[in-house]
Formats: sequence, structure tokens, C-alpha cells
Amino acid sequence: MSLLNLSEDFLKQIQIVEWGYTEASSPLTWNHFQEWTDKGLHGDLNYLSDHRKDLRRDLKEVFPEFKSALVFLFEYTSEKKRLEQKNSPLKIASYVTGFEGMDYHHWIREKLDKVSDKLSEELDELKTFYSIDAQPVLERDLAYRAGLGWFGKNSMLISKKHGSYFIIGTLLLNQKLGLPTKTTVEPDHCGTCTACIDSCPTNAIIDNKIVDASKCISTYTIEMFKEADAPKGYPTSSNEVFGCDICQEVCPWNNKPIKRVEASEEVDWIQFFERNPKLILDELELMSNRQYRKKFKGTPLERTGRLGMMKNLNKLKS
Ligand code: B12
Ligand code: SF4
Ligand code: SF4
Repeated sequence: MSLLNLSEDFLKQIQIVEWGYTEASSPLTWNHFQEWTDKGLHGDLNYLSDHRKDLRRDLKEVFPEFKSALVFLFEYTSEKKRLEQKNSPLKIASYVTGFEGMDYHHWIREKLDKVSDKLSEELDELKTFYSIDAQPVLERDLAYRAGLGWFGKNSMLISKKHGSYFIIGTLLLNQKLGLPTKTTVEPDHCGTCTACIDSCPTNAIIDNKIVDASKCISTYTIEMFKEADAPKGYPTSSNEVFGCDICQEVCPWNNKPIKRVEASEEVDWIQFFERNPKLILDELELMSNRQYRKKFKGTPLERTGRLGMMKNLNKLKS
């Protein structure tokens, strides 16, 4: 796998395990997205249904000079990545520790900068636009039409070779690269398996490829910053205190082993969670909001704030 002057080694060093190319600016699954928001399945995630919704219809809405896209899969599990506490039953989603403990939006942005710089050495007047999660782009669909995988029943984009433990990071470009484009998409390889649907503790996967965001533990633990009712079934989960990987853990396409993350200079806050939840809660109670933000600055855990994290822990206790 090499791309213009980007060597395979260089891509591997920055955790890119696969890339794809497309010149198609509009999503193939827009109708499914439309139906999903019409049914209110986005719950409180208003950015999916307000004025930003229609921007997802075409990449030219976010980057008018769009001519092509390079879509990269940044994996986060192969070396060390999964946090499973020694003395605490809590679980934190594996992407949290997968990028040296840093917020992946920043981590990937830096790596895409490097990719963009290298491409600029070869391509005159190159302009790029980044899409890493937060932009109004249907990123799974973008990876789908770049030929990188299929939509699993859990709605995850799954690669036959790499499973689904990856973050999608994209460079939209103002020029075509003349690379071959896919004429067919990856077929569905889920077959008769229903492991993800069967194992979701909150029954959030309401149909094939359809997740009700208001029932999903990930929404509750990452996106809700104040006291709120937990989705039914959350207390019976396996103590997902930030994010949720259950429907990926059971997926046969993710059967490669995930190594445990030790507290290290890279991810020093792990120790904080390697304790009894009661002790963690006591410490959070004594902390100020500012101290919480300072402690978790630059990590994904900063997002919930102190109160959001306490809300999660409290609901798990009950
Ligand atoms: C909103 C959002 C969420 C919400 C809603 C999840 C969801 N399923 O939509 C919540 C907070 C719950 C969430 C959780 C997670 N998320 Co999220 N999230 C997003 C975000 C910002 C938008 C997703 C979106 O547009 N949803 C709208 C719905 C309608 O899309 P969808 O569920 O994928 O449905 C599509 C398919 O199912 C398909 N479809 C439906 N029916 C059919 C039928 C056929 C025949 C076909 C072909 C297709 C099809 O069409 C739909 C539209 O494209 C994207 C980033 C981005 N900008 O795209 C990240 C993103 C999807 N999330 C990501 C991750 C990693 C996660 C978590 C694993 C994090 C965690 N560990 O807690 C969980 C996984 C939960 C799950 N099973 O989906 C990654 C997924 C990578 C991958 N391999 O797929 C993304 C792409 C971020 C990134 N840049 O990498 N997320
Ligand atoms: S992330 Fe967890 S709660 Fe959400 S659909 Fe998957 S298993 Fe269910
Ligand atoms: S667990 Fe089974 S049904 Fe769900 S996404 Fe994986 S292969 Fe598909």
C-alpha cells in the first residue's frame, strides 16, 4: 500500500492501516440518514438534525472546491490499547487510550497535516479540508464509497482485514489524483450473525444497521454532561463509564487480541480509574470543575466534565 510519495512505513508509523480514494461527493446512504433523523433516532444530538443536517448531502457544501477525497483508517487497538482496570471493574472505550491517551481529533489532525505536507511536495496548488468526526460529513458513508468496508448490523463500518476498531480521518482535496476509483462497494459480510444486536445491554440496535442514539450508552456517557436518565439496561452493562465497545467486542470481525494499557507517561491518568468506583466518586466530589478539566486536559475524558463523569459513575453504582 503506497500512495504517491507516502511510503507504507510512513503510513504505518502514524497508525494508518488502510486508505481509500473517491471522487463521489454525495453519500450513497443519504435516504437512510434522512429516515433516521425523521424518526428522531438522533435523540438529543441536535447537530444531526438542525441546519447542519443538509450540509451532509454533498461534500461541496463543506468544501466547495471538492474534487476528490483520501479516506484513512486510523486503528487504535493493535499494540496496547484496551484499558481494563486491575482493581476496578470500570470500562473505558478503547479509542480513549488508543492515541497515546490524547483526544483523537487533535492527534489525527496532526498526522493528517503531515500527510498533507507530503502530498503538497508533489501536487501544485493543493488545498485540503479535514474531516475527523466533528464536521457535517457522513464519514462512514464516505469510507464505504471509498471501498473501505461495509455497514455492520451495529452500524459500524467494518473492514474485512481490520475489523471496526478504527477512526476515520479524511482529507478532502481540490484536485483529482487520477487514482482508480471503486465501481462497487464492499458487500455485506455479516451473514446470519446477530451477536451485536443480542449483546447490546440497552437494546439500542433496533434493527439491521440502525442504532437509536438515545438508547446508546455511548451517547449517555460521552454526550450528556449533566444529570439525565440513563437508558434502560445501563446499570446491567459491564460498567461502561465512558463510551461503549460491547457491539464491537462481540463482533467476529474484531477477533484479534487487544492488549491492556498500563499507566505510563503517555497515558498517566489511567491510574485514576484503576480503583474502586466509590473512591473515584469520592475524589470527584471533592474536586472542582476546573480541577477536573485540568486533570483530563487534552484527553477525551475532558469532554464530560466532572459532573458528567459523576453522573455516569452514580448510575452504575445503583
Ligand atoms: C453521531 C455519532 C455517534 C452517535 C450515533 C451513532 C450512530 N450509529 O449514528 C453515538 C454517540 C451513539 C456514537 C457512538 C459511537 N461512535 Co460515533 N459518530 C457519530 C458521528 C458524529 C455521526 C454519525 C452519523 O451521522 N449518524 C447517523 C446515522 C444514521 O448513521 P449510521 O448509524 O452510521 O447509519 C448509516 C448506516 O447504518 C447506513 N444504513 C442504514 N440502513 C442501511 C441499509 C443498507 C442496505 C445500507 C447499505 C446502509 C444502511 O446508512 C446510514 C447513514 O449513513 C460520526 C462521525 C461523522 N461525522 O460521521 C461518528 C462515528 C460514526 N463514530 C465512531 C465511533 C468510533 C463510535 C463508537 C464506537 C464510540 C464508542 N466506543 O463509544 C460508538 C459506536 C456506537 C454504534 N454502534 O454506532 C466512528 C465509527 C468508525 C467506524 N468503524 O464505523 C465515527 C465514524 C467517527 C470517526 N471519524 O471515526 N456516535
Ligand atoms: S455502543 Fe453499546 S449501547 Fe451503543 S449500540 Fe453498541 S452495544 Fe449498544
Ligand atoms: S457482530 Fe455480527 S452482525 Fe454485528 S456487525 Fe459483527 S458480524 Fe455483523
